[in-house]
Amino acid sequence: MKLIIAIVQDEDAPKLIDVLMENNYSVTKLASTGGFLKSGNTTLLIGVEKEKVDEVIKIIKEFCQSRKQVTTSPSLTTVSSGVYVPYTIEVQVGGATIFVVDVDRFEKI
Ligand code: 2BA
Repeated sequence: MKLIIAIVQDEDAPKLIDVLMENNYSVTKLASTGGFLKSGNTTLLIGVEKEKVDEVIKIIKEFCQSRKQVTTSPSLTTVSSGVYVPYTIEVQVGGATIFVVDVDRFEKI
């Protein structure tokens, strides 16, 4: 068995969860926060048999868009005339960031 950990954008999560559930995959949704943007994203835990991993990743790809996000990071500042001016930066936020890990043991009690 494998555990798919997928970090997706909040906007994509509701539809993606619906489609995964319709396809009989169990999903756990966690509210998470990206370390760089410090804004909310969604982490999904999906436990599946090894042969289903590609199908789940295909569904994730289909329902997760890549978007540009503009952020003002307080940690990235420049000093102009003695005044701290925060940098505005534009980043491309995935699609999805996906980890697939082996599950040593799976039990439902
Ligand atoms: P954040 O850490 O908030 O990152 C959001 C986006 O900012 C990233 O999109 C990337 O385009 C950009 N970014 C991140 N760190 C950067 C840096 N040091 N300099 C410049 N730009 C940077 P994604 O790569 O699509 O990542 C989306 C979210 O997925 C991340 O949100 C984070 O929550 C998670 N993530 C990505 N890679 C990860 C990893 N290796 N381990 C754990 N979580 C990860």
